[in-house]
Parts: sequence; C-alpha cells; structure tokens
Amino acid sequence: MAPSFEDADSLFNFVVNQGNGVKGLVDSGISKVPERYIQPPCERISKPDGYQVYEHLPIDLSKLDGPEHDKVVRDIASAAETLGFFQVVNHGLPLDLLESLKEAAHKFFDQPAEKKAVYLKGASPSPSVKYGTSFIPDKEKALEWKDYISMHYTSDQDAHQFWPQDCKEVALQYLKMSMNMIKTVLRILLENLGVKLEESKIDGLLGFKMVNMNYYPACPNPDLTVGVGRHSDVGMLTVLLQDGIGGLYVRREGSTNGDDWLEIPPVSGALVINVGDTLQILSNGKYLSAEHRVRTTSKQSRVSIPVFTSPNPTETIGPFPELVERDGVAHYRDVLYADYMNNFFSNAHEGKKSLDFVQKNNHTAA
Ligand SMILES: O=C(O)CCC(=O)C(=O)O
Repeated sequence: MAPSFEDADSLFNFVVNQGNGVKGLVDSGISKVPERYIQPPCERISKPDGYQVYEHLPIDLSKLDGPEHDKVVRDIASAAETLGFFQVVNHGLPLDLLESLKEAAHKFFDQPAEKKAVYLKGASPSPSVKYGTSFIPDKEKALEWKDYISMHYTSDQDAHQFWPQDCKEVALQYLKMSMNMIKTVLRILLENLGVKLEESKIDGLLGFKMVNMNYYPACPNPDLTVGVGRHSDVGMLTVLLQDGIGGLYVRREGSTNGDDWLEIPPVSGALVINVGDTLQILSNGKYLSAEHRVRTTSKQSRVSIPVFTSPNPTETIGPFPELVERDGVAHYRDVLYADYMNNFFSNAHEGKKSLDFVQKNNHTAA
C-alpha cells in the first residue's frame, strides 16, 4: 500500500533526509502529488502547448572553420544578446557519448534509494559529489519535482575515486569536451565585446566546473508542479544535454506581459548553451542571463545533463572596465565570486532576482 504522507514532516523526511527523492515518492505508488509539491498558480506551467517554440535552427559550430565563420559568430553573439539561449550541433562531442550519458543518468537514478543516499550532503565520501532533490528544500514553500546528482570537478584523481561508478567515465569525458566548446564560445563572445583577456584570466573565469545529472520522474499532476522553477544560472555559460521528452522553457525578456516563454524543443544530437548571471555582469548587461524553467510530464521520466562553468570563488567579478568606459556606466558593482555564489545558493529560485545582489542602486548589501 502507498504511504499516505499526510504529515508534511514525514514526507520531507522520506524524500529529502532519507534520500528517497521524488523518484522514491513516485515508486511508492502515489496517485496525486502531495501538497508540498503544489506550486502557487503564478508558478505553474499549465499549458504545454500554449507557448511558442524557439524556432531558430541550431548553430552549426563546425562552420566556424569555413567561409561562414563570421555568420556563426554573429549568430552566437546575437543569441547571447537577445535570449541568452541557443542550441548547437556539430559541436565536437560524439553522439554516442551523449546517448551514454542519458543511459548513465537513468542507471544511476534507477538504483535503490540506499545506493544513492550515500552521496547525500553530510554522508558523501567527497564534498565534490552531492545527491539531492529539489533546489533548496529547506527554503522552498513548494518543492521542485527533480532529483539530481552533482559532480564538481577538482581533479581526474578525485573524479575517478569519488564520482559514482555508473557515471564517472562518461561524465568526465562530457565535462572535458564541453569545456573545449565553452572556451571557443566564450572567446567569440569576448571578441564581440572587444575585450581581450589573457588565457590565465579565461581559465580563472571558467575555473569552477560541475556536471549534474537531473532526473524528473513522471508526475501525476504536471499542471500543479514544476520540474525546476524560474531561475537563471549563477555562472558563465552552461551546456545542457536534454533527452527527447521536452519541457524546457526560456523567458523572452522585454515583453510587456512578463510571461513570454519559449519552449526549447529537444533536437537530436544538439546541445543547449545558455548565458549565466556572471557573464551578464561581466558584459555590463550586454549578454542576457537566461531565465528558464522546466515543466514535468505525466508520460515518462525525463533526464537532462548540464555542465555549469563558473569563476573560481576567489575571482572578483564586475563589468569589464573597457565596457564601463564605453557605456559610461557600470550596471553592477564588483563582488567576490564566493559572495555572489553564497547569496545565490541561499535563496529559493525566484527568476533573475539573484542579480539584485550586485545591481547598482539596487543591491541588498552583503
Ligand atoms: O532540465 C533542464 O532542461 C534544465 C535544468 C536546469 O535548469 C538546471 O539544472 O539548472
């Protein structure tokens, strides 16, 4: 018989503290989502077909080496300036690696809870590996319908020793190959700004690298829940592999109704790239950190696998001086990246509110 979870504490304990996750909840046989997962109406994504689809063709990165180089550069810069999101193909990552990643993610989450729970915060053999559910469960009024395993790269040795057996080979290869692509894209975006940086500075801005595997179990009430709530990413650039299920939405800024979401459709073999808060700050607002969210589905479980890149915590981030000079104003104050990150990870998802921490004339001082 399915447990009742009428008591909110026992639900929280089962899902969060004991590491059963949303997957455990679904496997227990629930037929409707518990109260704790029900989003307020303004956060629900109730009409999967009510949104426009992002219709731009994926950008073909192999064309950077041919006569269409300049067009590809323009397409990347324009996407970063307008939506902060784009898809790429011929990115150099083998398609069988992408398939293996999705299989590895399913294999990891299909394990019994006790095998995953060894990576819960506080229990994990290494601080670089963390298994969990939702975003910040302690602070969220409604939990997100997502479990995840996150693997922060510190060294090959750490990865081989501590990352989960079923994921480590593919996750490490994915992270390394994604880094090459990210560097290419970042160099293009910097050149478009007219900013020249030493290689060591670029390495510092991309010094914190993490690969996550997200698992969204099929949900009995997709109209009431979210897989991930509205948020931007904290760092520089994110690479995302999504499977064929769909459900990723990005908000188009500047629209009058404030609720202008585009669906990013799954494209076989493509990777999604999006701009994070840090790159918006460094570019003095020229590139847009993309607000995005994920809908759940009742049909099948979904996996997605992002690589997050961020500065080293010791870097100071702020608009590039040449841009401040050109724009005549700095839209953001300088801040130690560790402080920006701490603020980001202390608050539940709330769109792009994370940027308020550094917004000039509008910051909640550290
Ligand atoms: O699953 C997705 O498509 C997006 C995931 C995401 O936004 C995140 O992990 O922060």
